[in-house]
Amino acid sequence: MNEFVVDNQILDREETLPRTEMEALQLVRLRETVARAMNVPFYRAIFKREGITPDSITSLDDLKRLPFTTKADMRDNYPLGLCAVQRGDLARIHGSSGTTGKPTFVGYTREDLRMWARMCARFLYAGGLRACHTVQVSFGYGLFTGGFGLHYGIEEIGASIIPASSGNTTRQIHIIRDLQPDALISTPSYALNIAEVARSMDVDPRALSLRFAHFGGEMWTEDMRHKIEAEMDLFAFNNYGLSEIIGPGISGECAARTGMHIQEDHFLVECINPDTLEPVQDFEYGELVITALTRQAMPMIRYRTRDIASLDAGPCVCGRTTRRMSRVIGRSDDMLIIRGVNVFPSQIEEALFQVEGTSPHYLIEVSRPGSLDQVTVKVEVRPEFFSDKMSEMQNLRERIDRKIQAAANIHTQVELVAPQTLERSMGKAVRVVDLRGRQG
Ligand code: DLL
Repeated sequence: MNEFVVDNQILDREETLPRTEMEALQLVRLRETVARAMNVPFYRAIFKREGITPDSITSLDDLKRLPFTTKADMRDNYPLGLCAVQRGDLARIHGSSGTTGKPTFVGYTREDLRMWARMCARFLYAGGLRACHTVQVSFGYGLFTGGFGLHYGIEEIGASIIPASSGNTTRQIHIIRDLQPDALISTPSYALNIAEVARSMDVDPRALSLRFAHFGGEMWTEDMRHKIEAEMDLFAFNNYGLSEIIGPGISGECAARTGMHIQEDHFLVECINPDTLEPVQDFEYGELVITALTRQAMPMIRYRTRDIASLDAGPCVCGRTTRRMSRVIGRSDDMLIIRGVNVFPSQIEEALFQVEGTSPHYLIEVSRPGSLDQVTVKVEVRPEFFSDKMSEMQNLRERIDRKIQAAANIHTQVELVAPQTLERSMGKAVRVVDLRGRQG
């Protein structure tokens, strides 16, 4: 087993502020955010109507008085209507892919870029990255925030970067073999893809130089972490972010890997019940709502992320005092409602991992052949379990169906497919295909 030990050193004092100091800093910054948002016609109109001024924000409780911002608001103000600065003051523009509709753009000033690099540096440092390391960045460099975001975070630490970008997996493996990076940065699903392609090239992914990895950008489960760690012999850390707020750097795991520390001096995170909009208790799952406290170009207020996770305000062994968020277990817009039962793709992933013979490659298809929804789970069978004996495959199918029923309380059609037949991800894996709108 690779010996990767992370010390508990901390990059910035703000990560260890006593609660009262942190909240005092957040309040000052919240008022500054409201003041900057006055320059955005969308917010100005709401503030005027609701009588909100920076001076009227006297405690963090006043956050409740501020409006939510949604993806629809971003689209209505397309492309850069939510910017609080002149076009000439922007230093960079990134975008989200627009897989769920029209793409959205996000502007950054120079100061925003400096802050963003520092936020990425903090979580990378918490997860063991030091100046002596070499890191391969296998996130796309482009409008997607993953590549450039992590790149400047690594640079801030002073480590050496291989900006491999995404795609061309064979070449990625050649680079790892020849340049021997210590760490990999990508989506978790792309790491699995790299491991698989390596094996097909007769390269043992466990024998590669990689000792640790920082994964983010998509939903993944604890079982998926164990799988990747076993296949690649590395320590995998989780980090979270979204482009509307800044990109990666909102939160990330420390060495304890018991939740992702939120960079609370820059991001104020609430967790709410998406139906009642009331806050939920610690450890209870709800939708994350994020206010960017120091963004100059786009002062985002109470952005409804649609990401479902829980918060934990308890102390962490690493010494950071910032609250931690759990894994994101799904997005409220990815939640399947099957005959009245709510199901997250992560529940299906967890069930699949419990059945011997399945691989971590799966696709959930939702259709409505008649008047009722039907879920088909396509799962690749591991090569050594793939058999032409009907009875064996039927048995495997039934075991999977039982596990999914136990985990998610729905009955699914399980379709076993041959190894290597489902499409592999180069970035974010597609786990759900909803065919309902495309039928009759
Ligand atoms: O994916 C930013 C990012 C890049 C984060 C690289 C981490 C690493 P978007 O393309 O706007 O930005 O997608 C954001 O991805 O709302 C979540 O649904 C999902 N997501 C991001 N990180 C995680 C994670 C980037 N660690 C959307 N776990 C978010 C689960 C994640 N979901």
